[in-house]
Amino acid sequence: MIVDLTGLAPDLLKEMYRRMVLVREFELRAIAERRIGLIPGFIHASIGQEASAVGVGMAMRAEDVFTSTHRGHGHLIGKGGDVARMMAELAARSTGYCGGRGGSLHIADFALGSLGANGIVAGGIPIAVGAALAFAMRGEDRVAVSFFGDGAANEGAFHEALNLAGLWRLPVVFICENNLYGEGTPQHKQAPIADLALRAESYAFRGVIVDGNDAPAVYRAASEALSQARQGLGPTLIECKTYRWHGHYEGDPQVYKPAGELQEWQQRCPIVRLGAALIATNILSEADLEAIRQSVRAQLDEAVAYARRSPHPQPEEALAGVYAETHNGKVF
Ligand SMILES: Cc1ncc(C[n+]2csc(CCOP(=O)(O)OP(=O)(O)O)c2C)c(N)n1
Ligand SMILES: [Mg+2]
Repeated sequence: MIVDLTGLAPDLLKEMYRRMVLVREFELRAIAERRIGLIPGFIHASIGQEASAVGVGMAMRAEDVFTSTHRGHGHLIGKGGDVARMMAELAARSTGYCGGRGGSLHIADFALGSLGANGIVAGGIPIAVGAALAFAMRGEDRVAVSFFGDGAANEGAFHEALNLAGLWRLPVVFICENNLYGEGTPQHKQAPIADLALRAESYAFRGVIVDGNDAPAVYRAASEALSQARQGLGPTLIECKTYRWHGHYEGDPQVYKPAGELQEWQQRCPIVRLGAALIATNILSEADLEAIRQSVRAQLDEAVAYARRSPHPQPEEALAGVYAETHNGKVF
């Protein structure tokens, strides 16, 4: 399947390829490090879905913000996240993005524009709409993006958030990563329609379907949606058709996937497809691609070493960053 590179600058395409490799290798390394005890807690890998995260991340401007999900490593790396601070966070170290208190599911970095990963399915969608409302009210030239899955599109929060975004024509772009499953439930058993982009119509804005394994196609669709949002033309829902190669979480036996389905989707690997197009257009050679893979692996060796040598947060710091109060004013 051909990936069309028309109109995209070679430097942008090279960086797109590098970030996708970084997402893939980050997750493979995190999975390996979890097996040998560096990382506690769950890992939800987005392997196979790198094109949607990176295509959108690269289309955003630095001042744009996004909300993410439990499957959010790619979203962060797509916008330029620091893999050393990510690895440290996964390893529960104080040098991590959240001081080692949140782990994979809760990474946030306002400086980068990440308003947070979220363990609550669809929880990030109204947050992005709230950010978009703030941008509109303050007259700021910024757009909010929300990443979520096909399962999230069946939650009440999705509909409520899209309704207000449509009504107030807010500068927000909804990215539905339809990977065909919500946990172990296939998409066709969760919703009566296969094309979730159709739902935008009920809220009076544009719904677009894109090949979610084609990073340049995602980049173009996201760029157009971001530009429309900036011009005050309202939201867009982009549905990226993709597939998660791994289980819902690492360790999921995946008994619910039909035989051959994974192999079929692996033929459409977003990284292989972009790499092949870069070679076919003489932008990069096979040796260049290999050099990118090697430099990414070296970067991840550093990230793991950084996490290993960083301290765990101390028990006496446990209340830092906690804002809930009791009735008598004591902070817990
Ligand atoms: C409100 C809520 N309901 C249920 C869950 C349990 N849960 C975690 S992930 C998930 C599936 C989400 O599927 P989807 O939105 O398609 O995202 P994907 O995992 O495929 O990336 C569910 C049901 C949850 N975390 N939050
Ligand atoms: Mg899903």
